[in-house]
Amino acid sequence: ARMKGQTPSILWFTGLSGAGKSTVANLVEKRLHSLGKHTYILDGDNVRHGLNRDLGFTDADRVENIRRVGETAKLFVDAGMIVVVSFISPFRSERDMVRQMVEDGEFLEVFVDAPLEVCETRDPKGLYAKAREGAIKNFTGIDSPYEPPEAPELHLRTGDLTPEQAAENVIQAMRDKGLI
Ligand code: GGZ
Repeated sequence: ARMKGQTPSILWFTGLSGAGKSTVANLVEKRLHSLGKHTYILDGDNVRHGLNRDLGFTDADRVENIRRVGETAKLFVDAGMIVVVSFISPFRSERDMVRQMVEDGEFLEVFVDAPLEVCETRDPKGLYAKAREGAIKNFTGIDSPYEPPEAPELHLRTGDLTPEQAAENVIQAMRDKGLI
């Protein structure tokens, strides 16, 4: 049975490398903290170096990465928290699988959408350049697919928004849905 208090939810950020997922996710978490909400961020930094250190970037490994991340997010929801999840999560089927794990309305898919050209120009870690040279294989958007969400709860065009505006849109969507 669910205890009183905050409504738990999953904020699922999906998008290309360099689209701004982590930046917006971190700003959203700050805003939620200032509202007194208990949150946790799941992202590559804390999951791919630990729980999922055995996984790489083949399609099969990405499927397993997202399956485990989804199961972990579900555990945090069971603990009553707002989980902010930030992975490329390129495949619709795995994103939809996670959506099915929680109550209706408790999963918010946030499409962090910047054109590949924009992400490639930003290239903060030089990974796109390496992928173009062939030094990194299976790079999303170059030689590995990304399936954009068909009906995300929120579509953030980060090429046209500041990170603060994007974060504000997420907070507003959560208010509109009664999640905060
Ligand atoms: C995509 C890669 C790859 C390949 C390393 N393809 O921008 P970043 O650096 O900091 O974030 C990217 C991160 C993607 O990991 P995810 O766990 O989010 O991917 S998935 O959801 O598809 O499982 C990028 C870095 O890892 N990176 N190699 N080949 N991104």
